[in-house]
Amino acid sequence: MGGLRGLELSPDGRRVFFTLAGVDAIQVLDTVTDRIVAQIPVGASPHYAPFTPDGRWALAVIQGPGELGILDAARSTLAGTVAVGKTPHWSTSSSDGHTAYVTNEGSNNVSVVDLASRTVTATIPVGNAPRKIAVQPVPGAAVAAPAPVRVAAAPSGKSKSLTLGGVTYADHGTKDVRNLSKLELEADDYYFSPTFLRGRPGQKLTLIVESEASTLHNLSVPALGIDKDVPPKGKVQVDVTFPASGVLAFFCKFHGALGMNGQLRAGDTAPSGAR
Ligand SMILES: [Cu+2]
Repeated sequence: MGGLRGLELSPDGRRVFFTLAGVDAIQVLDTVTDRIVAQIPVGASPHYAPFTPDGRWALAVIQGPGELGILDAARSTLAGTVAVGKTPHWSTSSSDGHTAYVTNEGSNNVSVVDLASRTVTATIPVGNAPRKIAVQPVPGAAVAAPAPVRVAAAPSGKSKSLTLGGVTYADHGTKDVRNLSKLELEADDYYFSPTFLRGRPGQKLTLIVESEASTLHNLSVPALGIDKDVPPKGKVQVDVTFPASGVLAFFCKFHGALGMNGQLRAGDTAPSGAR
């Protein structure tokens, strides 16, 4: 038997998922009987398979093919794989269990994976051979709120970034839309262009959100109940209403932390923190 590599106890304490050097399967140990009850074949050189906080999935980094293996923890099966970077080393997930973060030691980046759609939503360059990663817990935050993620370096952005009220905006300019009923809004890695829309108080505007990117983006305006995914190279239409006064925030729910944020500004409202 090869050496033990990574070991993780399920949140309910009933299973241990572990890996062995030279064995291309995740080993499943029943903690009551102390027996190996399953082996889940996952491809060459799995390193580590931590559980999501709800225990539903285990996220195996598979170093050979450069994949994240999504394991159904209850069934002890491989539910799917997502191609990530080279020689992934470690994975962790957000406290809501929706997003996985994988450090790719061989390609010097972190892959951000949306677990529902099983797609990579961002690849963040982080310098030399990243290994461990952690999600920073938010003290007192609601369970559903995604925690901010700290990585070693910010993504390189060609745009200038602007911070208002603690939110960072990859600034691709302001557009006066007071005389428009329709506007094309570009969604790309990782910004909206234009970033700031100036409209009349209460004005209705149809946004045609268009993406040239190969990553999944999203437009969310919580105050208007809008949460719409923008598929890679896709286009979606969203109707928004400007606030009576002040500013309203919009953002990509996958990439807000990377500056993919914008504002609807009523009238002559000066740039400020959005509510
Ligand atoms: Cu995005």
